[in-house]
Amino acid sequence: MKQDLSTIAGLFRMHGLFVAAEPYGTGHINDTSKATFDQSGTPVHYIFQRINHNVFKDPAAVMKNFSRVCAHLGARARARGDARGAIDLIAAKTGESFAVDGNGNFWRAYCFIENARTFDVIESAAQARLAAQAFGRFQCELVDLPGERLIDTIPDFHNTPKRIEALERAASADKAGRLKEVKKEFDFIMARKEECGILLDLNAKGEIPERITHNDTKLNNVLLDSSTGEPVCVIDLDTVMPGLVHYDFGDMVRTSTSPAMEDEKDLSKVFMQFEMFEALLRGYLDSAKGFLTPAEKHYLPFSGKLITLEIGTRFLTDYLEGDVYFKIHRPEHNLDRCRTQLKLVESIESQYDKMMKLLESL
Ligand code: ADP
Ligand code: GN1
Ligand code: MG
Repeated sequence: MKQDLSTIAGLFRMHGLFVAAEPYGTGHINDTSKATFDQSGTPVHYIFQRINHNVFKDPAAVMKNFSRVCAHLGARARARGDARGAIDLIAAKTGESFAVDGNGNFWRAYCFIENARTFDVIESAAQARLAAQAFGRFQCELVDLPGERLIDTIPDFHNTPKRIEALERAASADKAGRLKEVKKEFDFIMARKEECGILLDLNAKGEIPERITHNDTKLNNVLLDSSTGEPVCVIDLDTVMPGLVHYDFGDMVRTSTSPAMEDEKDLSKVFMQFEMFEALLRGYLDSAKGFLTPAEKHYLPFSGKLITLEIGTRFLTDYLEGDVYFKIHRPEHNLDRCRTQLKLVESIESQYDKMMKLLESL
């Protein structure tokens, strides 16, 4: 790894001497490393990422969006004297925002944000509120991104009906011979198929606007300050593109309300904690209420259910296809992940009236 990464680092405009690199983080898609450089006697850290070009078919387009968003958010952060508020990309020696190695892999490098960390499981309602504020502010700051429409880095990324069609195709093909094990999960999803197009239909009718959204607002995609817990920076910008605000709020509900890991095997530990939902809603509205329309607000509780069902559908599809998309660490990994999502959907459904009442009261 050390040898490989020092060669990769040589493709970028780095200062100092390469010292070491180690794999970093728990993401399911890209390969991330933290590297140390010795700059005139001071150790300085960087993140290097190999973009997964199986998932992102056009990595140059990803980087075009990525660098526009970083420049815009970076200017905002600098204006408020915040050195950690935005990802600071290092240019490649070609002058571009990415480098391509001899094997056709796409790489990017950025400054490591110090004294900040991510969480895979929510720890408190206060933390949920702060994380939601950060994602709401992220959307708010991108409302006035200048220039042309961002590129769809993965077309139909949050098109839930199409995700369900993909599951149906995977089930018919049954490539990995696993369909017989997952009948219950498959039926659970199919029973909810009709509700999945609601937001897209409203968007098509002009009742809900397209915005710039993050589209992957997992709790572990926001860095929080290691000492104060305050939000520092929203990361993982590959999927920043046009979308509905519900994709972001929904993924917050999916990843920040259950006290269990996304791949927990004991499903009795998986459920939506209402106080976390309340904290997310309050935190998100704190920073996003200035631009949200009444129709957008109305569907926030529904989005939690929709996006949880959608990601559950994607995990099951990948399981049926033989684990070709998400990184796995055990054979049943995608199935375990699917099951937690479906359990969470049930829990959200059982608290839905209360969620709507809370929204109305705010
Ligand atoms: P993935 O798409 O694989 O999830 P991420 O961009 O989320 O990749 O990065 C993986 C992990 O690396 C993050 O969860 C975070 O812990 C860490 N990380 C990413 N960027 C930075 C950064 N600029 N500073 C510090 N840590 C970072
Ligand atoms: C992936 O990259 P990461 O781990 O933050 C995935 C998301 C899923 C998530 C499920 C590009 O996110 O869409 O919701 O896993 N990213 C992509 O944990 O597919
Ligand atoms: Mg990530």
